[in-house]
Amino acid sequence: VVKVLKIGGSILTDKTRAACARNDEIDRVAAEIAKSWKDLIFIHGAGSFGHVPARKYGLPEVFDPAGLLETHSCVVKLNGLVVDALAKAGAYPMPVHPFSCTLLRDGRIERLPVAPIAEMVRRGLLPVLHGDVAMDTSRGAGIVSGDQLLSYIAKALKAEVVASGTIEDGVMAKGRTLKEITRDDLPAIGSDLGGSSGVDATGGMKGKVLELLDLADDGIDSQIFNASKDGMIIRALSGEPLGTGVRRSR
Ligand code: IP8
Repeated sequence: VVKVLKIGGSILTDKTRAACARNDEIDRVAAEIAKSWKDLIFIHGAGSFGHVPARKYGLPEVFDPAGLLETHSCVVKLNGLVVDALAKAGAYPMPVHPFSCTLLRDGRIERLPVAPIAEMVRRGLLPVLHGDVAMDTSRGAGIVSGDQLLSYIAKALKAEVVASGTIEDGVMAKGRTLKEITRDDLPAIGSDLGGSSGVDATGGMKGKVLELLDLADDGIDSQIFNASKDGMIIRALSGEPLGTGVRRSR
């Protein structure tokens, strides 16, 4: 049973300030994951380590080598903090940097070899990926969000538990948290799906829902849950339904 968990950058960083880590939250998230990381692939958002430099250099619209270097270096730093916290909490995390192994076309992942990631999991390691910049055959370079990585890897490895942890209880529409969302619901609630607080280049809640609906189209259900509350990550990893389930239209 492969599980894929993504935790948003809004939990791990202060999204309104450049490269500002929330160390207490990183430690809390790491401690929860370390209790339940068997067969897990972990992905974290870039938060202000990615979105602030990306905006500063006009990525992904502008191809800017200095911007790529600064943005990538910055998200690698956040990844280092997360990997260190996971190791300290008792897991065997291994960093996997998407820039080094992902090829995009028009902003979508065209190639990302998952065999090394699957092998890590088989051998009891915890792969830790993150939102990153990546080379793009049509645009020079682009941004690959943690949500796109979540959807791609979950599909490629036929994951059985797919969970995206955010600072919200799930997908909100008309002031309520939806129990479930399918593609059929989009027209009715489309405009309720917000962007993100702070600086965000990859589309906030709406981007997340669209990635997970793509995954649902391929027959893999997932859920969006509130990972800022204690204990929720462990519950999500156990497969308990929380927040909003993203499902295939019936
Ligand atoms: O925080 C975005 O990843 P996300 C990555 O998962 C960059 O959306 C470099 C802005």
